[in-house]
Amino acid sequence: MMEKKAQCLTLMLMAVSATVVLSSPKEKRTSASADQAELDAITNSIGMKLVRIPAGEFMMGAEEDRDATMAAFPYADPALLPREWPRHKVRVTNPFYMGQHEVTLGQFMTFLRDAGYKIDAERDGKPMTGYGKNGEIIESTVFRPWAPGWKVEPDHPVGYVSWNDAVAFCDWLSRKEGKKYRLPTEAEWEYACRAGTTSRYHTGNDPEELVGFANTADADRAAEFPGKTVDVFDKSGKKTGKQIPYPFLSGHDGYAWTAPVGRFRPNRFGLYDMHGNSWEWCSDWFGEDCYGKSPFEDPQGPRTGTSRVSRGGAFDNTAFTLRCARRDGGAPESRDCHDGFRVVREP
Ligand SMILES: [Ca+2]
Ligand SMILES: [Ca+2]
Repeated sequence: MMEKKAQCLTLMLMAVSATVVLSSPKEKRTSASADQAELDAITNSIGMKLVRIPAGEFMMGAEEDRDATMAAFPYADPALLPREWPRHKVRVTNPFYMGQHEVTLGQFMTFLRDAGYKIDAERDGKPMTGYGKNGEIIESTVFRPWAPGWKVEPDHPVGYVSWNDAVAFCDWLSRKEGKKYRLPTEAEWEYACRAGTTSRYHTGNDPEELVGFANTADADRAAEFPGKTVDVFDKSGKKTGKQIPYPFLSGHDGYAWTAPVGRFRPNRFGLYDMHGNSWEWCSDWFGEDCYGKSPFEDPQGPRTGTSRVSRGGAFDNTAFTLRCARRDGGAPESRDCHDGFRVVREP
């Protein structure tokens, strides 16, 4: 019996190998290692690695109630919590490939050169939120993905990318390879981030455990922002006028600004930087109360809206914002310093 199973497995593996050889000459299929697990991974025509995320079910939304969240994050704006409710079961019916990393500045520049695409920032010339010379938050028209206001390298996540720009990147890659690339749905993103876990982060509930897995507002960032504070909100989400020291993590991740993608440890699906580094656009329209009426299978978000969803928080956000359940969004043409994305490829 065992022998038969082994034989069967050998034949299956041969069949898989044959498919690999026939799939695409530009595509290299490899096994990448993530915490001992062997992953089914692809390297595409621009050197981007994508890992196969299996179909499955998970609980989407906040894993704890308002009191527990506010006790853990007293600086949080409670008005941002109801959008994470109710926690509900979701089935992702099909496996998909997801970028192991956030799209890098280098990959995005390849797209701009190859497609001759002008980003929204170049087209509409509107100011964007970023950081001034002394670390103060400013609005300016001078920022660009290649000139974000701090030192970046081609292997850093791209920033100042609008949802429109991110979709244009996916469309370009689809045309180039004859494969369907797109942004993840919000449900796919959270499913992929959690990777079978049910805690605040895929690392557990303790924000300090993010250090080693994520580029966050850590002690290295704190050193650049002495005396930085955050507002305290009342129960209705109004500012109380009181401020407390900014809740930087006490651990060191080594980066005050963006970090090269994949610098830290991955989650159980082999995905890097799902928490922090850059925010990641999703395909859905943002719905403040869409969880209460979301379908069980493959939810796609509301049919229409004014904002697109973004997930995961960034290098300059608090541990409250880096949670798996945290949802935010922005107008499709909006882009701030920490707005990036990662792609999904259909099998
Ligand atoms: Ca950091
Ligand atoms: Ca990220």
